[in-house]
Amino acid sequence: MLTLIDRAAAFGPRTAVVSAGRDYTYQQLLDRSARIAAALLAGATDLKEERIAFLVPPGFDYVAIQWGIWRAGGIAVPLCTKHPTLSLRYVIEDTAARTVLYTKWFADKLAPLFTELPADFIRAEDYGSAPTALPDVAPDRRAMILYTSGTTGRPKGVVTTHANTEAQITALVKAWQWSADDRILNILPLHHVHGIINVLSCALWSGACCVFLPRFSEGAVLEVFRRGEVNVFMAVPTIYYKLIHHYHSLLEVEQREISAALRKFRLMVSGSAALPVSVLEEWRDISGHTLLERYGMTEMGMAISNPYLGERRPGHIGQPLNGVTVRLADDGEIQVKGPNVFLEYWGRPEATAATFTDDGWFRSGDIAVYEDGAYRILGRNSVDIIKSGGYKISALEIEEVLRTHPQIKECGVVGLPDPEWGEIIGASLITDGHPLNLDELQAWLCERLPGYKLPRRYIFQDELPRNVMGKVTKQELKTAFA
Ligand code: MLC
Ligand code: AMP
Repeated sequence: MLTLIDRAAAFGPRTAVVSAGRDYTYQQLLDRSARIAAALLAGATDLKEERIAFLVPPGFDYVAIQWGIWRAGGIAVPLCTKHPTLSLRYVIEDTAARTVLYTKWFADKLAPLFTELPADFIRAEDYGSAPTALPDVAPDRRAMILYTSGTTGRPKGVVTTHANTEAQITALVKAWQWSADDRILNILPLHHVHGIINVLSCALWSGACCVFLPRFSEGAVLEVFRRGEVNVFMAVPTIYYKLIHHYHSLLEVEQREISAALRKFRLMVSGSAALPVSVLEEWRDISGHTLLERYGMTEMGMAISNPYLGERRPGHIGQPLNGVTVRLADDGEIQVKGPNVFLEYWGRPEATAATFTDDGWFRSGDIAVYEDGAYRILGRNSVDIIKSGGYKISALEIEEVLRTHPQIKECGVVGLPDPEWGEIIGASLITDGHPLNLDELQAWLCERLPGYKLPRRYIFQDELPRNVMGKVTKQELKTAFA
């Protein structure tokens, strides 16, 4: 029996999820996920790690489907609600998903794939059948595949087992003192660990309540805060930046009410990208909270965190979490061992082997120093990884797409420092001599890139002499355009 689901029985009548204005109890979650599991099994005794992809908005249906897949012995593959059809197709094909559950809103996006792919595409709204016996799913079985970009090839599917996710959840529940009385607001996408593990799964492990907004909006988030509906919040630095900006646009009386409500919060966390000290300080002025900054990765959940009690040092990520062992390699690379570390990249044994040292440490690619008892991130060991709005983006992947454009002869993509987004994607293009229409280029890219934008002011055309382009290093490009 999976511990997360086993524990839920004890929280039966408590509210697990608030979404689309409705409260759902743990019992409702157990009942609905049991019906979904039964429908997925369709008479079989165990899905035996078949991949089940799902494209549904964050909320009760999402959680019920995720639990249903796990209870039936399947591997959950959450799809990104903002991805274009091509990127969804890539994940569905790469995982060889047997079934894709989706809600009405996404029907048009998926429709081109209905006949092209062998998967069964099934509407999720009323999906389910009478509960049947469910398999006993051992902790070492595969639970989830999340896609992440790297410096080689297409995005890779990060496979975690139930034991991995449990280790990731329990380390945080303990370190951050989660309790059944907590109420957390989720506005993060649910195809990444930040939303899935740190917010949703920690809440449900603890018997707490997860409140969903359909999508991020500064005004809506501050209004939930003002009404005192939640006492825990976690987000990426870009979101805190946007909230600060919006707060300052409000009337003084509104600001006072929001600040008063924020002072009653138990915990506010930032992560997924470096938290600028200026953002930490401005948020402290508004909320009275020193944001707890922590460090993690799709491949390992959270690894290093500032303390819940004790000094939260600005610009630092703190100390290894319980059960996680960290070392710095000679070049300062953070390397990690522990039950939290993922099993493998789906279908890519060479990439999996390459990401571990000979003695079994996971190579994070992040460079850090250890100063007076706390780690501080200096950057990444590859200039081709961009972090924008908390999303990891491969410069090489964007370049590959750009090069297929009929008018682009050569290109270089880099991350440029930005106070709001952390980094912004900048592209230098050598065209065939005719200037590109940027609206058309953006529309063309939107269909081909997984959900991110190249802001027009950072698209530079023919900025570098053609003959030099091949020789310009990424570092020089960054300096030239910063
Ligand atoms: C969007 N815009 C951007 C942009 N993304 N501009 C520059 N750079 C970017 N990266 C612009 C759009 O073009 C648009 O402009 C406007 O911003 C609004 O776009 P949107 O798509 O509606 O954005 P929004 O919904 O506001 O999203 C911002 C966000 C989102 C911060 C809420 O990026 C987000 O949810 N980030 C969280 C990602 C996350 O969860 N990462 C965790 C990964 S796990 P215009 O002009 O059209 O209005 C991980 C491990 C760990 O990292 O440690 O946690
Ligand atoms: P992802 O691959 O999307 O899971 O992103 C993981 C990456 O986010 C890490 O490898 C880091 O580069 C970055 N990251 C996460 N948390 C922090 C943090 N607190 N400070 C700096 N970088 C972070």
